[in-house]
Amino acid sequence: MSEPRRRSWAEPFKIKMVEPLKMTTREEREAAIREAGYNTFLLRSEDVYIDLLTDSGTSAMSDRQWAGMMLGDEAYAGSRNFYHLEAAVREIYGYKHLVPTHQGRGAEHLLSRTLIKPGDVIPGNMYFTTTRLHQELAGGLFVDVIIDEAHDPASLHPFKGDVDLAKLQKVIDEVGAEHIPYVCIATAVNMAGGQPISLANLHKVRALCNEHGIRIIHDATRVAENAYFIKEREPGYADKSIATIVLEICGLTDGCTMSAKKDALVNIGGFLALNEWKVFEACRNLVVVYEGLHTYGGMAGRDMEAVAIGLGESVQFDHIRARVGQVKYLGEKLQAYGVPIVVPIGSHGVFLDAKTFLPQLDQDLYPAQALAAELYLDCGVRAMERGNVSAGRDPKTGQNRRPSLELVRLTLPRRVYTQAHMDVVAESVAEVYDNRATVKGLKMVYEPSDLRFFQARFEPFD
Ligand code: P70
Repeated sequence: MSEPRRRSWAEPFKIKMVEPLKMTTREEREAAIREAGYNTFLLRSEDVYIDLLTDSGTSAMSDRQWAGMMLGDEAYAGSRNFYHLEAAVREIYGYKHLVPTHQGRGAEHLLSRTLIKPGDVIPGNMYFTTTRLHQELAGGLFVDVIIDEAHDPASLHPFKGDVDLAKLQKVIDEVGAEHIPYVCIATAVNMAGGQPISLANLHKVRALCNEHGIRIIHDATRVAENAYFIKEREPGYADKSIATIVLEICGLTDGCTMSAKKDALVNIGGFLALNEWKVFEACRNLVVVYEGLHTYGGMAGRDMEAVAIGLGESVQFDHIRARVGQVKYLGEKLQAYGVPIVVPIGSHGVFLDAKTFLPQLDQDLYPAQALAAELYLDCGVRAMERGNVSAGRDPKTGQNRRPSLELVRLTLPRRVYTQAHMDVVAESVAEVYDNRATVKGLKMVYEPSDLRFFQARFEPFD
């Protein structure tokens, strides 16, 4: 039977269960954001209409995943779901050994403690907040080796996640390979706006690391989304399946940390996967200290089952096309209105360029934080700051890092919202854009020492 003729993509699923949304008045939202210290992380989810804070743990599971939840083997040791997950990771990613963890940062913690010695340097294609913090807590220093284009929101480079090989070579020359426990390679680079790394570039990174005997550890959190862009954009990959491309990416690296809450379509879970027995053994020793026994690592058996099934769903072409397609739909609507966003449109969300959006605000008045608060006020859409607040302070100078990218992320949960929701979001952003000249900055009145963006509080700056 031939496929029905299709002119455009549609969601490759129908909806079986719904969760009503609550709408609020402007007065209610004013009170809620004030109460939350102008930090969208501190809002109650009940006060949010369309929640685009994150795509992490917020996706809708499939009927197969929910059925899998009923097959949870909640034995303390040797759960059958662990073996299923181990087999899925071997089949879909190709890594040999699995250490389950409660979520991505659990894996980052174990890996950093195992491989990093004080004074070590970890080059990577842009920082991620939790990843860098665990590297620093282990005594390491993160060094950014992503191409310059990644720091320019307007650059149309198709692979803004690529590594600048000259920058990487320079780090190796300066500190010596013996002080580089691994190079950290993220796929669909989150802080750059969900931008992919190309396979051509990753092959070169592998060759350079091989020359110096340096490992590559992959942050595989959104690897399927990266694979979709490779299929779309990279010469020679149009006819390859997402699954084949994912295997090729993973095959160029020595192991991964994974937050299963994204690509793998679950509400909680993660893992570390490694090819080297010795490193695996050391991490497996640590998992029992910090997470749980090595056959559950902080997850329930049912959660491991849902991850195993979700990994398989993540590499289905129809799924990933609709997922990235929905992000593109929203992004193109905003572009048509002239709203400054990071281009090319990324994999998991649309990133507003707050510096261009609010040129009247100095970066230490936290334009992205102010814009996220303003968006919530307009109609209850919750977004996330990804700029000066997220970047934190330089440990040496104690000053705000003032990163080149000052962004607000409208992140799309997978399989949760419809096209009509995207239209409402676009209208709301357009409304705020029309009134942008009136938006004021913020001052930070409470600043936690670690990952300050989660709990910091602000007041309007007059
Ligand atoms: C987000 C979430 C998590 C994440 C990630 C990458 C590329 C590791 C992790 C950690 C949640 C989040 C985390 C910190 C700040 C804001 C939001 N990203 N690597 O929304 O995984 O959360 O499971 O510990 O994107 O982007 P986990």
